[in-house]
Amino acid sequence: MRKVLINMCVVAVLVTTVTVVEKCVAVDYVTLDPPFWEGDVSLVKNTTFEVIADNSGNTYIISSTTALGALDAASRQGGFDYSVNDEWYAQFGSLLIDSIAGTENQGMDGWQYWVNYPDDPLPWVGADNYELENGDTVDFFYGGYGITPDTSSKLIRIHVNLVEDNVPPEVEIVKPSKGGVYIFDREIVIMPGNAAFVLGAITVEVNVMDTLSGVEKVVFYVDDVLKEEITEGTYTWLWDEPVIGMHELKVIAYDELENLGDAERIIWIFSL
Ligand SMILES: [Ca+2]
Repeated sequence: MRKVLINMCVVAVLVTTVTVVEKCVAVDYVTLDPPFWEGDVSLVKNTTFEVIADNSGNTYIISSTTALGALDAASRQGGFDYSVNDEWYAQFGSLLIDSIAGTENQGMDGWQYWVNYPDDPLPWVGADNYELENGDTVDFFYGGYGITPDTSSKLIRIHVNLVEDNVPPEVEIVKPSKGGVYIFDREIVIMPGNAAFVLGAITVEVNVMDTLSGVEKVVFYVDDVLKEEITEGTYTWLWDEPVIGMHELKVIAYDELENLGDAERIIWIFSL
């Protein structure tokens, strides 16, 4: 319906400028129609995300490639929120979606979902248990019994791409920098060459980026001896131990699918 009316506007523009005004009023009206959000999301295979049930505060780990995973990705992309509750989890093994974008289930009206409407039948499992296939379209729609995506008052239409993450994280050792000279953790000067020169303890700082599944952990090694492992927050490690001479600092970052990227720095250090 939406497309038809928009096309009418385009035709009207071509035919006469007088009708443009009338038809474009129709377009304003059309923008109020569902879907209020429609877009593509990329869901990374073999990854999970966490949701917290708003009634109990319990955390659930859900497959990213489920219908709920599509809603989660769409909500971040579209800048709207959603909430789930686990009132019926013990009985049905599923979470219930109780609000999307500020519209809450109320009385007989509630949120339902449908994958590949109208070609496929209405699903009979919870959105957190429905595994999607590449190219699926997921509709979350609001209303009472017998409502469909076509007749609902609010509709979110999500086009799903399933992707693999084979790309390792990018890692950069920011501090100590290439050729940096540090005295008690402060950079004094940058020298030519690749090695860093350190007097006293130093805070190692690392930038890590992973575009698909996200950074799982960052591990710091000196001469292949594990020194620190960080799973969240900022990726820094205070290297504070008696050590003298040339050593190799190595940082390895893993994404959620265990792809790994690394960076190294040769450091001349004198620390007591
Ligand atoms: Ca990755």
